[in-house]
Amino acid sequence: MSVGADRFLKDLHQLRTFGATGTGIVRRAFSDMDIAARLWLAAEMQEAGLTPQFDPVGNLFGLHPAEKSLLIGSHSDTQPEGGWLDGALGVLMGLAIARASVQAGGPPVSVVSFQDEEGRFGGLTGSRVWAGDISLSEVDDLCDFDGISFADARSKMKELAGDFVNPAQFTGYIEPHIEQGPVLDTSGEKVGVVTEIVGTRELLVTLKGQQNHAGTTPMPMRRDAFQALAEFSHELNGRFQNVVASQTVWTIGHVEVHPNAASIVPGQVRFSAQWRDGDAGRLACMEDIVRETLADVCATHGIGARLSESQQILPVKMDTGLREKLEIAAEQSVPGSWRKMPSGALHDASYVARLMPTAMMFVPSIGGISHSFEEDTAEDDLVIGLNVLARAAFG
Ligand code: HGY
Ligand code: MN
Ligand code: MN
Ligand code: MN
Repeated sequence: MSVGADRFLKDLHQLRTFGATGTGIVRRAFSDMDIAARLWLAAEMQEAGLTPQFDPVGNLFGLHPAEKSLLIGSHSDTQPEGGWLDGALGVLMGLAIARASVQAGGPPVSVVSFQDEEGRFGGLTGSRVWAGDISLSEVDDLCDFDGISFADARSKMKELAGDFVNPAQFTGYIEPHIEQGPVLDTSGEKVGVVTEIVGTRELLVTLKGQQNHAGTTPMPMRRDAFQALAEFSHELNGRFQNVVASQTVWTIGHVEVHPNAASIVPGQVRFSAQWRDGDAGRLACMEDIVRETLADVCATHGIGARLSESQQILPVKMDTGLREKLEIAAEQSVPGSWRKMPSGALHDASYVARLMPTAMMFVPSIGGISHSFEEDTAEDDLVIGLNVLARAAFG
């Protein structure tokens, strides 16, 4: 069955226009642009012969009329500074294949765009609720960095919200995605078939020192919250060397210095500490090291520390049966130009795997760049990925 590549590419460029700034895509969960994009997707789903359905947390499904269907999708929200393909690619590949399936009467395919994959409220929120990892009342209490609650944010879509979709109607889930790393771009291979998705742990930390005059406060008398963070980060890099492996990564990505003024000794710093690995035991051991290191640095500098509960996402293996379908389709489409590989990025598949057989496939990212306005993939590679997925979906 042939899938309309031209319409797929046209839809990708259309979706890109929602939240397009001068140099990239900004479509934060529940923002006006995010909602506008979801409404456009819902109309596209309708036109493709699917029944669009929003659930209470903003997940958007395009449901095939058949009793059972394969679910293909990803997310359409972006990071605060995102690219045009992260998430969008998987949703529109699913839509293109579902459209072809309806037109040709092929094997039924439904589509999904999950909400808040990119973590305005912690990450993978829409699929996390759908998988039952967090309840609606618990998720409603989550707040973004500006103190806006999930409940307030999702209230913008209350007229659209229907019931939660029953996962039992799906035979499995495949999430196509850009690799977001350098492996395929470097090797020249066209497809990655994902074997497993790493796990992660993330803490939010507030360090409280003493705000003071930057000119009159002698160095030995300071309780400088930023200096404490700098020493924590340095010390942590050293202590981690005893437990990490080559694929382990850790990031202090969000930092707020208060009052963030050149002539004031920082009295408070709020920051995120996140680490990822394929081994759940190593993630737990790293959390102990994070907490010990923080306690030691704070004791040395007379700094107070407040830590959030750590958000934990377990490492997950992809479904063998679905993965092998992707491997066969890749070998038929691009013989020898594909590989099996782990995912260092998190995906909604991390939670959907708790509900049904789940698999993922990657297309290359130019320069391995993502979560950046420079994120891009050659159109030929996008179409190759679409054809491999269609082969896997239609058997
Ligand atoms: O951070 C992640 O891995 C995901 O892309 N949000
Ligand atoms: Mn993504
Ligand atoms: Mn992302
Ligand atoms: Mn040192």
